[in-house]
Amino acid sequence: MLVLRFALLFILQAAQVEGWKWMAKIKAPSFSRMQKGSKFGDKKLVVITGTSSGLGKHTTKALLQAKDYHVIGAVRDLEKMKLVAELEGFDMERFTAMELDLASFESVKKFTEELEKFRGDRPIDRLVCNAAVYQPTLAYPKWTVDGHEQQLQINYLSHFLLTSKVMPMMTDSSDARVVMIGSVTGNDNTVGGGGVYPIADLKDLDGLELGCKKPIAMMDGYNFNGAKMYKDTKLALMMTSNMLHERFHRSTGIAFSSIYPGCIAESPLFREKRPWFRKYFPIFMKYITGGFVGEEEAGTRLFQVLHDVRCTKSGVYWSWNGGPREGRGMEAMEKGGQIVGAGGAGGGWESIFENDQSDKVLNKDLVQKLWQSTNEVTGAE
Ligand code: NDP
Ligand code: PMR
Repeated sequence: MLVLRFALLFILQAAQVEGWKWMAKIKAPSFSRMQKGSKFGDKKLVVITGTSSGLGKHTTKALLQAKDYHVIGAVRDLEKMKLVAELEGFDMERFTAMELDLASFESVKKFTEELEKFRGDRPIDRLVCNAAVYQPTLAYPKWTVDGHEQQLQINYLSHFLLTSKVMPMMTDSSDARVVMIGSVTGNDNTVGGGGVYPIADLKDLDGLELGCKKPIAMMDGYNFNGAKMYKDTKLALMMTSNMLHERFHRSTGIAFSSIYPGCIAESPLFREKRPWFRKYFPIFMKYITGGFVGEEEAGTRLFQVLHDVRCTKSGVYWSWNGGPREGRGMEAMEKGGQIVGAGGAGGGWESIFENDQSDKVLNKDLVQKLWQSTNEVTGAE
């Protein structure tokens, strides 16, 4: 196995696969890096953005219970994280919080420098681009210090930059995985994505090609729409996952995937929605669409993608069939002998499946444009 890995790395290095510049410097894994005698013992290093609430918090809990991992929680508010870790009883021997404000490229750069020091000679084994904000009610965009619309930079641009900087730290891992948190709302081949307006659509990426800086908010260059912006960022993350798979999977061995964890309707993501929406949305999702999933179960799902050996497969959009409502939710339908559900609760470990991606997610021409423009906007290399 090891010999094969060395041989593969050697061949691919010689082939000089097109990609970020650091690709040219990929080394075969050194023996010192594979030793287990570091401060992390035999734990795998997992970086997750946004571990102070919702999906990120519950995934961290599952990872800490499994005892195989050291989790680095990349958070914007260290004080909040400290409090949450205390309340949730995180094992601080295996959890480290580090500051990362995704609304600032400078912060992404500082975080990765700190991460480089922190990991020492150990590879990063998992990177999860989880943090996000949802601002559907704004009449006007809010801007980051770098002059980008906030959802765009926090959800997408900064995760792109972060991935470009963390991936070189992953190439020595024998089981490296990068996971983008996508959504049904960014994937318009379903009722939840294609039937609820506004629909995710990057059009020709005219806005991003122009730099997507104030006053241009949207990647498609059209007028600002907060709900669409969020969905567009999920679409862009899923496209990026596919692009990373195409460009880097064979040369680095890293598995790239995106997921739809189900509708976590009670999570703080909906903090900017009106109180009546927050009250009735979970009920609607539970009893009408069947797409509801609790925060804890959603955390178990993401944990599965990080832990289950089946999820070493790259280029996949993972989803789960709901259990009790399987076949009864609005979105449930027979597909090739498999029930494709709305991602609702109760399906368990075995209900994971490789979901279909929409034509927009799979659009090969557009993804090239997305790749090029995002590199230019973020300065990733
Ligand atoms: P939460 O709001 O609970 O979690 C989002 C996390 O992102 C929080 O920890 C938040 O930090 C962090 N965050 C926000 N802004 C920044 C920033 N500038 N820098 C660093 N971190 C930041 O929502 P969910 O757990 O529901 O969402 C997690 C992921 O799941 C998101 O990617 C979301 O798009 C996706 N998703 C959610 C669905 C749902 O139904 N909820 C459905 C499909 C996908 P803080 O704790 O400080 O607020
Ligand atoms: Mg949606 C089976 C259908 C389905 C699924 C799986 C979701 C998921 N939603 C479905 C259907 C519907 N939704 C229908 C029929 C409606 C009424 C028109 C509806 C409405 C709705 C609203 C107003 N749904 C929403 C909102 C939000 O504000 C949420 C959103 O779009 O956030 C971006 C949302 C969601 N619905 C989902 C999921 C997963 C969300 C959260 C979105 C996400 O984080 O991606």
